[in-house]
Amino acid sequence: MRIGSPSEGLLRLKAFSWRSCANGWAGEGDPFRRQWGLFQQVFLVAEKAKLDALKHSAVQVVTQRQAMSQSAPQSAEISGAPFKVGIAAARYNEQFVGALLRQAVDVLRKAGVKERNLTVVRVPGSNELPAAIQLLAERRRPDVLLALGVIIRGDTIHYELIAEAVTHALQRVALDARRPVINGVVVAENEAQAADRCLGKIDRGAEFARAALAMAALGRVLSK
Ligand code: RBF
Repeated sequence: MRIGSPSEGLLRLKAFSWRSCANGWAGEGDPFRRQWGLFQQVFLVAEKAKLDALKHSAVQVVTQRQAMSQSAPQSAEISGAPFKVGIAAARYNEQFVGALLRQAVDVLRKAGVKERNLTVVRVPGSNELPAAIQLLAERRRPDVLLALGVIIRGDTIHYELIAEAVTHALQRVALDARRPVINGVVVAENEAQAADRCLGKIDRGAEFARAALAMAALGRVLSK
């Protein structure tokens, strides 16, 4: 099913056939997410009014303004009641990280994660997150770990070095500890971008918490 083409001026992003998507193929830059065994396709659309034809297709149509938050995986009804969760959150850029932490904890509690099964530790900056996550993984044996931080571009390339090192180190800890680690480190160009992602328009904290629930659930299913 060919659902549109950039030449029609409707879709900003390259459209591709549902069949190729379902087979697991997507061209570079194609926005899609694989979740719950299904492919969810999200297209960024310039003129929403002209998109009636797409309403009944297997395509989620979003406007440009909505695109960033809506291309995130949708929340699923996962009960957090059985899970142990470990969170490490940086203190650097506290006004933003504090908000991420509140949002994430709120989602986890509402999903049923018990207070006694939720461990939160704070570290000076994002650079310290991987070590804290590793300690949490060893000491508490949680189902899932969540690292929260906000790195904002500064005058030097320091922020880039930290962002890259933290990303790699979190993956390493996850694989070494055989525990899923959610990378909840927001990397922003400036404070306005960080504010969008942590204080309002885009609820990254909730998104990270939902990813944590999904990975904890996966761990339980696969360990059976
Ligand atoms: N930590 C963050 O979590 N976010 C930042 O944006 C951030 N920027 C930093 C910029 C500079 C120049 C330095 C020296 C540190 C920064 N840190 C930041 C702190 C860093 O993650 C770490 O705590 C310290 O480098 C100590 O290891």
